Formats: sequence, structure tokens, C-alpha cells
Amino acid sequence: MPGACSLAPHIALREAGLPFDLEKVERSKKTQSGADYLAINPKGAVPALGLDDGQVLTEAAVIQQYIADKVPGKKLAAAAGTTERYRLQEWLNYIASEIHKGIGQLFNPVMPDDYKEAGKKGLAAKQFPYLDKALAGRNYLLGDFTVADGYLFTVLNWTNLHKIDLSAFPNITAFTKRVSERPAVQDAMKAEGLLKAA
Ligand SMILES: N[C@@H](CCC(=O)N[C@@H](CS)C(=O)NCC(=O)O)C(=O)O
Repeated sequence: MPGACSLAPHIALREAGLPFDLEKVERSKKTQSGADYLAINPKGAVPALGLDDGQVLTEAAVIQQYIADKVPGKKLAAAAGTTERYRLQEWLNYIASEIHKGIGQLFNPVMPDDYKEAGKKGLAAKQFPYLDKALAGRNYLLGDFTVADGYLFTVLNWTNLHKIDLSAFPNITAFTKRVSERPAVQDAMKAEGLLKAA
């Protein structure tokens, strides 16, 4: 689903340099090849990753770690069992539960406007100041690029659609620009029709 949270594992696949096929999911829950998406992921949400053995993996934070672990040399995630890996998981869980769902809920067409405004105020008062401080003096959340950065970039990208002004958070805006300029991110966004192909 172009621009949805599925962009994060899509970026991870390109950063990893792994071969993959993209399959678009329509709002009707049919895939572009006519399959019933609910039969693929009964939760109905993207992303879902079909594995070579026929299994389907869901949940963005988990799929991204699966992809990262396929190519340890790319260091998209620290090795399992290390403290650094738990730090990565700490970020992935925070992004999933606070930022992804915090901004994602604003897409709900039946959510009342005052509820949306309260959600935006909460992000601006609590989560964005925290993120801006965490990014001070570093290029990426954990120093070097990991899947958490692709995930955070993907969900922060939605602030544009919801007219959420991030100009008071210079480290966040520098981060999103930095991530957006990575070749894998550019390629993923072009493939999803979010950027014009050169
Ligand atoms: N818990 C899931 C949530 C994924 C999610 O929220 N996907 C959204 C797009 S960003 C979606 O497909 N929404 C449509 C639906 O749930 O029917 C995850 O973290 O991967």
C-alpha cells in the first residue's frame, strides 16, 4: 500500500540488497494480482512478507528484523542477544506503539476532529521533543543506519499528510532529510510512486 508502514520493510529489503517482489494491496483488500489479502494476512493490515518456504510473516517491526538478520554484514540490526539488539528493539517497539499508531490513527476517517487535535498535541508535547533530543548530535537513532531509521522515517513521512509542523524539531527534520537521501530510500519511494522517477 504505497506510503503505508509497509514502506519500512520495503526500504529494509533495498538496504539489504535482497531480491523480492512487491505486491500492491488495494483498499478493497484485494492484491494487485487479484488475491484476497485477508487470506494472506487475516489481520488485514500491511505489511506481510511471503517467505521462500511459503510462510507469511507480519508485523513491521518483526519483518524488518527478519530482513536485517538475512544480511548481518549490512549491520541493519545488531546481532541477536546483544545489548545493542535490545536497544534496536526498544526503538522498534517505541516507534510501533507511540509514533506509528500515534500518527497512523489520524488516518481514521471516523475519528472526531477534536480527538485528532488532541493526538497531534500529544505528539508535539511528548514524543517529538523526546525524538528530537535522542537525535541530537547523531545521524541515526543508534549512530549508524539500522532498520529502526527506515521505520521512523516512514511514519514521520505521514506528518506531511496531516499538516503536522516539525520545524520546531530541527534534529527530526535533519534526520528525515538525511534518510530520504539514501539511495535505497529514494528507490523504494520511486517504486511506490511517492517520488517521480528521474
Ligand atoms: N501491527 C501492524 C499494524 C500495521 C498497520 O497499521 N498497517 C496499516 C497501514 S500503515 C494498515 O494496513 N491499515 C489498514 C487495516 O488495518 O485494515 C504492524 O505493526 O505491522
